[in-house]
Amino acid sequence: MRKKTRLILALDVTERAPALEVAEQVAPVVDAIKVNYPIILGCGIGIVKELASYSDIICDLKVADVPNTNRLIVQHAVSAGAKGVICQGFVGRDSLEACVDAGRRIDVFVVAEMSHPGSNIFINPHAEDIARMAMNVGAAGIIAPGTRPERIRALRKVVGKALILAPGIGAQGGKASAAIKAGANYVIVGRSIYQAEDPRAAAEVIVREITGD
Ligand code: OMP
Repeated sequence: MRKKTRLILALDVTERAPALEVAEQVAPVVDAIKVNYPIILGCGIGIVKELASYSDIICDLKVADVPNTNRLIVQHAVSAGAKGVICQGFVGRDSLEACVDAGRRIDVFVVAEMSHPGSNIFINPHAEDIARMAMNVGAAGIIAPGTRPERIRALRKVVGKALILAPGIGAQGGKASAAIKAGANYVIVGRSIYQAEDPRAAAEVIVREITGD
């Protein structure tokens, strides 16, 4: 994944034509486009190949199953043309190892801590352990909450030089520059860009905030 603007677009748009329109407008300003269930269920997995002509694609499938099922899911993301895949770590080491094994040719990112308030109950208290496990099995990086920069700072200590991707910017209340300053390599932004009247201009504002220009 290139590292030019440090901005990743979360393209949670469910219809093909508007999704491709936003992708075409915003791609020059972002380092990758992340696709999640809303767009894959709405448009089919073939959308990954279409979008890949604009940008590197991360398949956010939050893979969270037994090892064999995880392997099959990640293999689909690889065949679809993704450069990265997002998996859950709470399912345990064997499940995560299956993801990393199946995703050897791409980057596997592991959700260590989530950005929404509800995640404080079950997953977030185990964030450091999940991040450590992600590093032990050879993941490329983790997902850490852009809504809590102090937690990005704490998780950076656990993952060393591995990548940290931080969602929760804008619509969920996080600030891009604060997340990057706390140690995130990339911020992930969805609604604040694709719901804007001018998505490209909205993305450029975030990039300027990150770079301090
Ligand atoms: P917006 O809230 O619209 O900017 O979108 C955020 C994107 O990041 C969505 O695609 C979420 O699924 C994703 N995300 C989170 O919001 N919080 C997390 O803790 C993890 C993710 C993710 O794994 O990308």
